[in-house]
Amino acid sequence: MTEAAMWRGIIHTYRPFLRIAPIDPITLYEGNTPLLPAPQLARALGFAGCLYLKYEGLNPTGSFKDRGMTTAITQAAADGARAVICASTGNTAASAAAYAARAGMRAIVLVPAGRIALGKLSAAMAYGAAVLAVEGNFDTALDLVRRAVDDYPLALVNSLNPYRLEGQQTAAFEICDALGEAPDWLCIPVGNAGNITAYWKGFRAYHRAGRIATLPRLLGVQAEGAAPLVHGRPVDRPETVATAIRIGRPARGPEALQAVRESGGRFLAVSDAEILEAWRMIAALEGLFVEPASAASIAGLRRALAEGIVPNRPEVRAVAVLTGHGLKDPEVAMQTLPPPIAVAPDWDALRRILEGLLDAP
Ligand code: AN7
Repeated sequence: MTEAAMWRGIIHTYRPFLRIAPIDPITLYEGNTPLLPAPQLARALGFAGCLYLKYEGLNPTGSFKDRGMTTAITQAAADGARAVICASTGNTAASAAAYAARAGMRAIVLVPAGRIALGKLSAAMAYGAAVLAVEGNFDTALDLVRRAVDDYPLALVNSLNPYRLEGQQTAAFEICDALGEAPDWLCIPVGNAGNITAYWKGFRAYHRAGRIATLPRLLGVQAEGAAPLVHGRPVDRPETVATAIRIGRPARGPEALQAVRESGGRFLAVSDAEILEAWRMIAALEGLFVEPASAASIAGLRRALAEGIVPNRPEVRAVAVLTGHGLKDPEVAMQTLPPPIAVAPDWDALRRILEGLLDAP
């Protein structure tokens, strides 16, 4: 690979668009994730348009959070921070821990006790973060973190930190660079609402710069049991199988509502059953293994097509953001699949099974 072609992360690539201190980036070479056409999934959804999947699970720690963490930790380093803190449903914790390790900083992460996927918890611990399990949900943990940064010299790296959004908007840049245009619709799971806010910021920046002629409509998708932005009020006890988006008081809620309104888009809620069905389809039809929260984008698109929100026409281009890797949280969703087929350790037993499998339609 030539020097010019070598990917060195989102700050290196998009620096002119990012308001961030001009120091050497703290980076794991995040970003540059695939935008994959998904024709089989589109067909199964009955969608006549073009569907693309932005596979953010291929970032260094397995989620989109790395885009915002390279910028937040780089800025924290420029500001002389020695320690960072965040509340998290898991992915932010893992990402903060990894980038803090790279920067030689201490990371303190507050997570809801017992409600964080093992792939996230184990990663945060391995990267050397102090992991604090709070008896409460994400919203309670974030309240505590806000209090902590008032009293101690800690850099807050939740998406309340504006440098998080600076980095996360680069996913919108990449989508436009790949398509040569903005899509008509962007379907995205929403928890604390930082990511959808960042995407809108990114699309608008590219539009202002003349890189794209039109702006997309945003489809923000929440889980039914944790849908404050759909129902227009906070949810005290958020509940969903998609633990990543089990959030009742999104910190960036007002901006997200405004972004969706400005774009002419919509917020939708989908059930856990719809999320798990979409999760299975994404894997079985396109070969992409994602965590349950990520599948909300496809469950939401399906709902939006059924309700006529997204027009079902051949010229419509839709991008669904797959925010996190399936290896983060294989356990919960696997309970909805049939168990492996037991086979006795001899050839006859295997032969009978193979014949059954190969005869099946
Ligand atoms: C896989 O890690 O909030 O609406 O603390 O992990 O920007 O919050 C994670 C959120 C979607 C929602 N998909 O993004 C956290 C956290 C996955 C996620 C979201 C999250 P935001």
